[in-house]
Amino acid sequence: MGTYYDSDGSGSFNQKLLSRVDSLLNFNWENNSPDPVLPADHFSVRWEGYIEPLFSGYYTFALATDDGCRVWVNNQQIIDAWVDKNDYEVYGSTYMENGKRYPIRVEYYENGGGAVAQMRWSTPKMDKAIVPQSKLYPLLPKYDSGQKTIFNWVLAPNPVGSGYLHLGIEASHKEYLSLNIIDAAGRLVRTWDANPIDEAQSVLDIPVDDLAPGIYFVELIGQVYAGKTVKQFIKI
Ligand SMILES: [Ca+2]
Ligand SMILES: [Ca+2]
Repeated sequence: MGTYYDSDGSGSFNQKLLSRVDSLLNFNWENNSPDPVLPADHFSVRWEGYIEPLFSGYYTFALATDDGCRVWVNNQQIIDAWVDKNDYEVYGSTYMENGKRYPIRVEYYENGGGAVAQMRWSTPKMDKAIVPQSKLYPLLPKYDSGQKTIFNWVLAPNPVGSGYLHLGIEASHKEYLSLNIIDAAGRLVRTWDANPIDEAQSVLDIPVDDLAPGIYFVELIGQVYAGKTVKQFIKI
């Protein structure tokens, strides 16, 4: 999803002028505007969604933008090139695990002249290519509007000794869940972002061998449901 703003030309996000689904980041607007409602110069864009890797590995993102860009994957900034520039590439890397979806945010601004925004990725096993549409997902999954996801979940065994804590989830819709584990002192000890679960039943296994004995809280945050529920478990 791309949100386009009026800008002072140095990266400000002023008035929102347009929201649309951009299924690829592969634009060369030259000296033109992305859309008739936008100026040809002095605009900014924020693209937000999820990205899924092709396989587990370190991915290098190569952003060719005119002018500036910055990129966050899994809520960590990997590229910061918030300056007037031509479309030479800037790079940032992150590890992504097969089967998981990670939140991604790309911010971009155009000052004057040519305007380019292209996002490629590569790994040691894969040549550089435009990130394909099939691996980019909109901010919220498609589902029947107006319906809230209902999910019930259990933690077992509880108390847990070694191995895995099993999280059983029953959801009425496909959901994207984020999970945080917080210790008794309020410290975040594990986080797990935006993983899809299907309708009906899913079981997630959380490794607990590295957790010190004590009381922990599991926060489960559903993005469609847009709510947070908390349960407690004890590591012995
Ligand atoms: Ca420019
Ligand atoms: Ca321009």
